[in-house]
Order: sequence, then structure tokens, then C-alpha cells
Amino acid sequence: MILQRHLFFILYSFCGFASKVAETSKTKIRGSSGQFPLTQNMTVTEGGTVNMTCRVEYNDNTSLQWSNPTQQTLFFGDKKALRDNRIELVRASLAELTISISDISLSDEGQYTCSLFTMPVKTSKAFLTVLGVPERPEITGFTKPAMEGDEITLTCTSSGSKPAAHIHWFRNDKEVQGTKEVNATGKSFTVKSSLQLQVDRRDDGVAYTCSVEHVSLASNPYQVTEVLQVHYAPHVEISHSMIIPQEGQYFKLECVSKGNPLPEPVLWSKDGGELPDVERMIVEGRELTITSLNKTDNGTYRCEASNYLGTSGAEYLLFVYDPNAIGQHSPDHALIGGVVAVVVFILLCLIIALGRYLARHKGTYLTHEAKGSEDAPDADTAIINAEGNHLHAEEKKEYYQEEARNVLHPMPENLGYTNNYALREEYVKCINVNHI
Ligand SMILES: *[C@@H]1O[C@H](CO)[C@@H](O)[C@H](O)[C@H]1NC(C)=O
Ligand SMILES: *[C@@H]1O[C@H](CO)[C@@H](O)[C@H](O)[C@H]1NC(C)=O
Ligand SMILES: *[C@@H]1O[C@H](CO)[C@@H](O)[C@H](O)[C@H]1NC(C)=O
Ligand SMILES: *[C@@H]1O[C@H](CO)[C@@H](O)[C@H](O)[C@H]1NC(C)=O
Ligand SMILES: *[C@@H]1O[C@H](CO)[C@@H](O)[C@H](O)[C@H]1NC(C)=O
Ligand SMILES: CC(=O)N[C@H]1CO[C@H](CO)[C@@H](O)[C@@H]1O
Repeated sequence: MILQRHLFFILYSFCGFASKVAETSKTKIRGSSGQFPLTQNMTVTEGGTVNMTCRVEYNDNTSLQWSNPTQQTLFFGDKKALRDNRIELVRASLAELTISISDISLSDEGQYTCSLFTMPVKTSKAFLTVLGVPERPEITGFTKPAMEGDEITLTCTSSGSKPAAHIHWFRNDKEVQGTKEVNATGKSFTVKSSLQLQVDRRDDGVAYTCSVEHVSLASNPYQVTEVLQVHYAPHVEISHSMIIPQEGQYFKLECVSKGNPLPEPVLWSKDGGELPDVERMIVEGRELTITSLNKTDNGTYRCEASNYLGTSGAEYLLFVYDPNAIGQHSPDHALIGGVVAVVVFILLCLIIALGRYLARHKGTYLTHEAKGSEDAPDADTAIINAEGNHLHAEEKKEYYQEEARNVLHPMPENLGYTNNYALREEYVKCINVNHI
């Protein structure tokens, strides 16, 4: 009967319920395989609370003890051994000794020991890792405002992290690479990341964000953003409301100015002086409006803008067209017409030249004209080159006269006219050549 109970207890102890049975039983199994302390490594964030648990699978009334990394006893069974308000008893039994440490600091990190006072004493080590929470980052190196062309270094610093935090830089949400520097300060780290930039006008208003990532922050990194402010000299351009301003029309010029600080107001002038007609030339903000164009309005219009970094000007040459002169032809049509006229003329001349060439080869003029005209590239040159041909002296003279008349003839302003004239001129030349 006794033997049976004995076996029963052995089985029970192997099943892990030994401690409970041992408490109610008078039977002792000293030094059994179940009698050793079990602990586990813990990780806690600075300022938090951690439970340090030590368990014994089977215990015969032997005491348990927790001690800190400097070997000071914290709790012996349920008895507090060290005066430290942060350390409290959570649970003390023969099977377990759990204590809690609150308001954890980095100096609490280290190896804690749970001892079971058997003979000999059995111990178990538990490493307490304390995570240092990084401080909110700070960006330095901002000059507000920066001047275009300045070389600036933005530095983001965060101290107090353990292990060292990671810093990422973003330029308007796009990651950019910084230069990292990590220094150990006491038990924690100070991390720095620097960005060196030569600022230009495109950096004005750009947001630079420093993001600090750390295991203690989980997926909520600390972020701080600074918006660059870059000052630069003005740049102005003039945009116009229409390409071919005509008399009587409403016309608008805009002085598109950029600069920081914004150069205002813009100043308009005409031909180096003030605007001549304030009745019709209205300046509103950056716009100059001429209510009804007049031929006398043509000239050079200038707009100028300044800020403390400089001045920029732009000019617009206004030519007021006469609506009657522009007529029904658009300039493009006139140009095409001209080109067609010239091509037709060249073809015509080539055909004539060919005809003449063939005629000459079987005609009587052959010996006289052959010297100069045969090598000539075209009929015109042929006439000029032809030497000693008395028959053609008269025609040559006529040709030169016609040529001279063409040059002297004044060119009309109308483009369409010009082309018609050009066509006529070429036609006259062609007729002359044909005469020979
Ligand atoms: C510590 O243990 C006690 C009791 O089991 C529990 O209430 C408390 O939440 C634990 N604390 C931590 C930080 O795990
Ligand atoms: C176990 O400890 C209790 C008090 O903590 C004591 O009364 C009891 O006699 C002890 N038993 C043995 C077997 O040492
Ligand atoms: C506990 O931490 C110590 C020191 O960091 C390490 O050597 C050991 O392997 C860890 N034990 C466990 C069970 O993780
Ligand atoms: C970090 O260390 C470097 C060299 O070790 C030193 O020059 C620098 O001043 C240190 N920075 C900080 C913030 O301690
Ligand atoms: C243009 O201005 C002149 C002189 O100021 C004026 O005589 C003329 O009538 C104006 N022409 C038109 C189309 O307004
Ligand atoms: C630059 C230019 O075209 N100037 C002309 C403006 O109009 C006056 C009068 O119509 C002319 O005399 C200028 O030559």
C-alpha cells in the first residue's frame, strides 16, 4: 500500500504537479530532478514595470530568493531585503517567487539571479534588458531665411536611445541620405544625422523631415519637420495677350515676377521713360493694360522688379499693326504663296533653258555661244557669260536695266503684296531670258 502511494507521487511529480502535492504531503523527495529554479530573460522599456518570475517545478519547502546584478538580495521568500520602493512582491509560494520592479531606469539593466537554497544552492540567471527611449529629435542648422547659394548643414539629433536609434531624412516625403554619427553617452546613445545642401530657389518651401525609429517606439517614429525658406533675387518675364496686336485692340502685358521676398510692386516704363498715356495705359498689380491700341503705342515696354537681393527687368517690343494692311491673307498663306511662286518660276526657267540648249545644239548659234554659256549653271548666267555675241548685246543691256528697276522699286510693307511683287519680278526676268 505504502509502495503504491510512493509510485503514485513519483508519477505525479513527473507530470509537473509535484509542488501542489508536496505541500499537502509529508513525503519528501530531496534533490529530485524537478527541484531547480526556472527564470527567463526580460526586456522592458525605460520608465516601465517588469515582473521577474522564478518558478520551481517541485519544492520541498526550500526558500527562493531574487538578487540584483550587484548581488544585493531583493526578496528572500516573501521578505523584502532591500529598501527600494520600486521593488514589490507580486507572489511568493513554494513554487514561485515573483517580484515587480517599476519605474525602470537604464541602470537596472543586468543579470538578476534567482536562488533555490537546496544543498548545494541552485541558481538561475535572468537578464533584464532596458530599452532607452530616444528623446524627441531636434533639427539644427537652419538659417531662416537662407540665401540662394548658401551651403547649409541640417543636423537632426536624438539622445537617450538604447540601443542606438535610426535616423531617416525625408525631403518632401522622399527619403534622402544623411551622414550618421553615433556616440555613446553613459548607457545610452546620442545619434546624429547631417544633411549638407547648397540651397537654391527650388528649395524654397521644401519640407525636411527627420524621423527617429526605435524598437521602443514600435511603429510610431518620432518626427520633426522644418520648412526651408530661401531668399533669392527677382527674375521677371513679360507675357503678352496676343501675337499680332492691331490698332484699336485691347492689349495686356503681364510682368511675371519671381523672387523671395516677392518683388512688389513691378515698375512699367516705355522707351526709358514714364508711360506716356495714363488714360489708356492702366497698371494694375503686375499687369499693364492698353485699352485701345494706337500706332503711336509701339516701342519698348520694360517691367522691373526688385527685392533687397537685386533687380530684374524684362522688355517687350510692341509693334502695333495696321488692321487694313494685314488684310485677308495671314502671313503664313503669303509665305506659302511666295514659295510656290519661286518653285514654279524655277521649273519654268529650267524647261526653257533645256529647250534652248537642245535648239542650240542643232542651230547656227552653236559656235558663237558655246564659249561661256554651256558651262553656265543657269540661263541667266548663260546670257552674262556669253562673250562676243553682238546679237545679244541689246538683250543683255535690257536685262540689267530690268534688274536695276527691280532693286530700286520700293518694297511695300504688306507681305502678301511683297510676294505678288516677287512673283511678278521673277516673271519679268523669265520673259527676258525667254527672249534670247
Ligand atoms: C505583473 O504580475 C501581476 C500579477 O500577475 C500583473 O497584474 C501585472 O500586470 C504584471 N505586470 C507586468 C508588467 O507584467
Ligand atoms: C515548511 O514551512 C512551514 C512554514 O513556512 C513550516 O511550518 C513547515 O514545518 C515546513 N515543513 C518542512 C517539511 O520543513
Ligand atoms: C539571456 O540573456 C543572456 C545575456 O544576454 C544570454 O546570454 C542568454 O542566452 C539569454 N537566455 C535566453 C534563454 O534567452
Ligand atoms: C561624438 O564623438 C566624436 C568623436 O568621438 C566627437 O568629436 C563628437 O564631439 C562627439 N559628439 C557628441 C555629441 O558627443
Ligand atoms: C492715335 O493717336 C493719335 C494721336 O494721339 C490720334 O490722332 C489717333 O486718332 C489715334 N488713332 C486711333 C485709331 O485711336
Ligand atoms: C519701333 C517702331 O516701330 N517705331 C515706330 C512706331 O510708330 C511711329 C509712328 O507710327 C514710327 O515713326 C516709329 O518708327
